[in-house]
Amino acid sequence: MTVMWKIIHLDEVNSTNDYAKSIAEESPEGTVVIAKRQTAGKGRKGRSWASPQGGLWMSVILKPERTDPRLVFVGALAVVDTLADFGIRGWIKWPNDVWVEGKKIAGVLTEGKAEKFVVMGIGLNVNNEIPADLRETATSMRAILGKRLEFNEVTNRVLAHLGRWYKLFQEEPLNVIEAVKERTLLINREVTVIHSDGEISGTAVDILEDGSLLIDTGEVRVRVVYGDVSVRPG
Ligand code: BTX
Repeated sequence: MTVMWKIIHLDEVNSTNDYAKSIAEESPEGTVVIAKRQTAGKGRKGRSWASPQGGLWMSVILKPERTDPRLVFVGALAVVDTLADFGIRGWIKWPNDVWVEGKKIAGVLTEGKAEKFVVMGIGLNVNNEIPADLRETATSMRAILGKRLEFNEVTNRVLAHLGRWYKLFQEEPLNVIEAVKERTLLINREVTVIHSDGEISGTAVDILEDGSLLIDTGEVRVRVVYGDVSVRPG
């Protein structure tokens, strides 16, 4: 079923994800919270997400039949396809980031309450300034294209792609895994992944049906369910 989006616009909020979680149980699927600025935007594991004016900071309330960690890919795919609409080649850095020209342009943070709702937070640097301490590692659509973008057009594209990928995901989650594989540069690259039990280095070989990353260390093949990947040069 196609989701109907209903957007709540805020000027400022601590985190659109926290706001969306606070209203999720009584809100219909497809409720979207968008804020001009976040004062405490969050990444994973308590990290902060810089959210000055001009970026797209949004959280979408979804109510899938089953919670599934692979849903995070739906957000990343929507961003990559939006970038493509504006002529920007982006790729998915498993599991939840989108990179352009070697720098991070977007991140996805899914949270939720099992079997009740999922809040999918998407942060995309559109026209915003990148804070000085992130300039080595982060970029924006404006920096890539050298011009300001029509913010509402970007928002509408993200939501259109999100609706499409969410529908495909509900029909068959493997649709999404296949698409992620086509849009990631990790496969066959040398990577180091920091995960909950430690660190592992090797060649990224595949993204498996369950969404995990398969790494070949030279001695064994290891499945990593979730982690932070860095790609080694070469
Ligand atoms: P992550 O934990 O993978 O990435 C967080 C890291 O990314 C930070 O530690 C920092 O190094 C870097 N970073 C911080 N801000 C930015 C930025 N604006 N652009 C590029 N790199 C940055 C990724 O987490 C998931 C982020 C989700 C953000 C959205 S915004 C709407 C929603 N509300 C909310 O609080 N979070 C989500």
